[in-house]
Amino acid sequence: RLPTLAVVGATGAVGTVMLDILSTRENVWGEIRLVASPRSAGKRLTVRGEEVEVQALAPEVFDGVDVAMFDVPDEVSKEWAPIAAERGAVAVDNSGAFRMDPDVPLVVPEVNAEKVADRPRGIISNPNCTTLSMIVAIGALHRAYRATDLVVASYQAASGAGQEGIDTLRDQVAAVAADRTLGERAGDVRSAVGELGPFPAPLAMNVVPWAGSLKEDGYSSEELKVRNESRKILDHPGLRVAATCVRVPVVTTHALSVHATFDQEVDAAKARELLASAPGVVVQDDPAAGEFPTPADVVGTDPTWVGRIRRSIDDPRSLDLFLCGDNLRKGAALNTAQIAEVVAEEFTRG
Ligand code: 11C
Repeated sequence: RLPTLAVVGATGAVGTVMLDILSTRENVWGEIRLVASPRSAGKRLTVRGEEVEVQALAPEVFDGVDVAMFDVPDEVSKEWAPIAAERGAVAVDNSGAFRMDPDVPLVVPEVNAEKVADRPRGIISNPNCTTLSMIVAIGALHRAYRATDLVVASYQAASGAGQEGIDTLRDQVAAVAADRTLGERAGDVRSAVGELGPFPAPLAMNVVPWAGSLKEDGYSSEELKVRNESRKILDHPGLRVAATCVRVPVVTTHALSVHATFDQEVDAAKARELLASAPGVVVQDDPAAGEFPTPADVVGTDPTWVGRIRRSIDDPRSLDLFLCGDNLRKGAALNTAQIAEVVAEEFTRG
């Protein structure tokens, strides 16, 4: 039989992309229930070409549900994913609430799909969008060469901070667009942009070395997620990861530069071939022709894009790479949908 799916957080930035993904991928679902906060209940949204009324989040909405996706803030997932699991659904959670729980698998189907079956709490976690924007490609390299160190710098889009992030960037860009004197004196952009929204500094005409909340030793939560989640997904607790996460004035698609070191010598041409044949990865790497991935060209697509592949000048065991991935698609909704589809196979198999 075709399993029943609930999409919790259907009206948010990721939920909206999820409805598009559910409407365009092969349909493996029976009923699809849309769920959101009571504020959004009663709205009608289109999925698979049909209008569906949004239901308010309540324990009963999970009755008869086989798989429940959660695209909601951590505290909402923390409370409601276990309720969905108690009522018999497999919860696939895109928040940070359960990712590091040893009883919750953290899954990227191209890297560790087999972990889906190992879910004692009935919950499966979807990684953070920054980790997800690089890990499919890094996983393919790790399988071939075994990684020892990752030095990561992210260039993260405003939509990582949700609809409020997108709206703030658009408002700020509009506020600075007409003034051709801005950007030459300290503080003039800050005075011109208006509200900072979820960002700690102006994002228009700027870059901001911060995402998430302050953690130990000056790291941001986002930087620790990149480290800890990469280790868990690659099943490599000794992997050394140094991340600096930076927000840039891009609406959607995270980019990362990665200096990856392996425990053997690497070759750029072989790495390029290996990445080109890895599922979910596209290599675009011809700098002489001006070809490399950029967020403006990648947004709206599914794969992880990789370019600027070089063997490090000073270390034959290291590669330098530049990666881009749509943070709302593979970085969030698509990976959640892929995990849910792996679970759905259990129902369709019998
Ligand atoms: C950002 N990656 O770009 C974050 C958003 O742990 O799922 C996602 C936070 C998370 O701000």
